[in-house]
Amino acid sequence: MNPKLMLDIFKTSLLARRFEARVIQMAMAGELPGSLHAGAGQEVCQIAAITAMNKDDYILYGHRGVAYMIARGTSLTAILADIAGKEGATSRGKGGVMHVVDVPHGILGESGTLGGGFVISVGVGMALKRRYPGRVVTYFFGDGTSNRGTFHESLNWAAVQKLPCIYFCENNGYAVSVPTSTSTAVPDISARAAGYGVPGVVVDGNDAAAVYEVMQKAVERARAGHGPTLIEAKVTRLFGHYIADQQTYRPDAATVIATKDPLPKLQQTLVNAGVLNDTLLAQLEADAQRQIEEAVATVKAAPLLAPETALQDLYA
Ligand SMILES: Cc1ncc(C[n+]2csc(CCOP(=O)(O)OP(=O)(O)O)c2C)c(N)n1
Ligand SMILES: [Mg+2]
Repeated sequence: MNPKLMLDIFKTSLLARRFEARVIQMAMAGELPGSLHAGAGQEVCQIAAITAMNKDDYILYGHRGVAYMIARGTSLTAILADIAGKEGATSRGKGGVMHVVDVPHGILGESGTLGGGFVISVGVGMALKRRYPGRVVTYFFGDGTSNRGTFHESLNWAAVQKLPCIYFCENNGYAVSVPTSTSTAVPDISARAAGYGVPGVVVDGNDAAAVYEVMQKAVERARAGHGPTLIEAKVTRLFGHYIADQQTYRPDAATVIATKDPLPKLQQTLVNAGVLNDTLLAQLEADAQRQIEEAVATVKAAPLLAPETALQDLYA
């Protein structure tokens, strides 16, 4: 993989990691009404996958973290304003981090009812096939979410219709506190692809280059009109399900953080490739801090949503 592209993935991952840490700090200090499901450990995978897509392609994201939005170009201020319930957010501060819709950046939302996104993304795929052939849509979802009925019915339809849909499963081994092995009959989610006649691929989600490569193939296939691919990235959820999760069900939590974090691994790969050194790293860290603190200051100064806006943007 092109080292310049790898460096871009690292840079965005670093920004996402530091930004998320700041959001968690603010939420724990009671400075934010909202919170998030930490994406730490999964950013490299999410960003590598998005890097293999074009700017005019679409995504529906999973609930884990903020890296998807950062990779697509949503501003830190807009993301934070959504979490803070303030003006200046993509969803007018009404949806928190789980309902970011940012159409100019190709983000078509998530689904608070996990798995709702499968059928929405297939609807998007139908529209793209008719109106914008050559563009693709990716739905990012977790291993637990793959057990929803919507996964199966939508994948069948996407396969029959050869829709430009990519199913991207981030298998982190847990749904909240439930290990995948006790909720899911197959060890590899990707094996389910066979039931729908589409390619199913397992990839090491901690390996940016490998993720980029499988995603590139899936995107090419979808663009060419050959239909969906089910990608399963084995990833590591470094922290708990949500920010205050004590993880009593996971005694090895500290070891996981110390040994399974893909970010230092990617950093070392880049150092070995000669495209990253201490000076550049310090510069990237400082640049991330500056962007984050600018966003924090802007959002702190922004007004809370006016109460009378509560009944706007509703459908009945
Ligand atoms: C239909 C539905 N069921 C349950 C929930 C509550 N819930 C939120 S996140 C989550 C775990 C999902 O696990 P997974 O899909 O593996 O994603 P991960 O959290 O591991 O990233 C659950 C059960 C929900 N939001 N929607
Ligand atoms: Mg999971």
